[in-house]
Amino acid sequence: MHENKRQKKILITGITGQTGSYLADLFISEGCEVHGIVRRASSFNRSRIEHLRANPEIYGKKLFLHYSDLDDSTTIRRILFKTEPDELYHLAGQSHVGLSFEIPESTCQETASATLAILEICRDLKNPPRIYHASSSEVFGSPSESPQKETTAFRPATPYGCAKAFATNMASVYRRAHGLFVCNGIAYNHESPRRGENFVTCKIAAAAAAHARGRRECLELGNLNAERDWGYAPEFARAMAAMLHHDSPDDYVIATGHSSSVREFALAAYRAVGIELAFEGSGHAEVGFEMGSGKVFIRVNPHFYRPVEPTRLVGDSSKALEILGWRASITAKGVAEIMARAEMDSQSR
Ligand code: G4F
Repeated sequence: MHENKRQKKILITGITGQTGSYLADLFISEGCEVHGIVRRASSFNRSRIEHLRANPEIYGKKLFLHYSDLDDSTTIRRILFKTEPDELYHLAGQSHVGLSFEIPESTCQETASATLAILEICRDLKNPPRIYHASSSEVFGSPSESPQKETTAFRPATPYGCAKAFATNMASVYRRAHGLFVCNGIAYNHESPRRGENFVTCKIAAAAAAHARGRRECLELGNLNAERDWGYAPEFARAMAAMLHHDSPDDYVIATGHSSSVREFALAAYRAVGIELAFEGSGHAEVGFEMGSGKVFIRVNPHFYRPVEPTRLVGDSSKALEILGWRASITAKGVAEIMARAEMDSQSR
């Protein structure tokens, strides 16, 4: 006799964020029941999942939202006991590295203590879910080797990196000591048109599109020499799911393996909207201008410099390729093009 297969239940903290929203898209498309934890705020910040919320076939049928804050472990406990998810993707938290120097305590509470609280709650569940913990390349800080892999020592250089290192170590401890199925995804920067406007890639893409449409004011940026391993968030979401769908839990670096500077990202984004940039000057006096017209589009503003900057973060994802069959196909140049063109489209609406 044909038995009705129970829909897999997914719970996502941070569902309204960039990568949480891509995970929601992925699991809804696979027919899963998706639950998301959202903050009760006076203004709605649901734009990234609005296409799901606005669909009556999805919202309330396949997608359910629950109110809680990361410091409200009683409510998180209640949600976990009520929803009994098969998989939990824990992505929520203050994710801006620069801001973590301004608000280190709340960054640590949201990123470190809240992750520990979630692990503790899961330990009490009769059937704990498989857990994805969103770790970060920031745990490597000033790394002792490049590219970094799962065995590279943690040497965080920022409050955010310290908090992520704590949470990552805790997740490993709960895996070993309590047998929880927990995976740390040590993710490098992952970007998309859904990226928040505080992040450098979004700032650059938005300004490139605006300059192509005739805006005059300069884009102000911090350290143009900073290098990052930038990948494409929807691809990274697939790596996260692959970790929880593997037979056994483990930690994985999720990265493209290519490093680019902020300057190179800007060159690619502007080129994608038809502007050939060149840079001249150095340090705080460096500017980016349009070749031909000489119009200055980018200036350095020391306000955006960070007290400490990880030097060269680039990841080696060969373990993810070997075990999960995952590899990134889009690197910084492709991401810059996708983001700048998406900004052109959205600014023309
Ligand atoms: O875009 P960012 O702010 O990203 P950051 O600090 O690397 O952090 C992101 O990636 C991490 C790794 O995956 C995550 F853990 C974290 O949650 C977040 O998603 O800055 C990238 C680089 C930095 O070196 C920064 O100094 O760009 C440099 N930068 C230069 N000018 C700027 C600016 N960053 C920002 N946000 N704004 C600027 O004007």
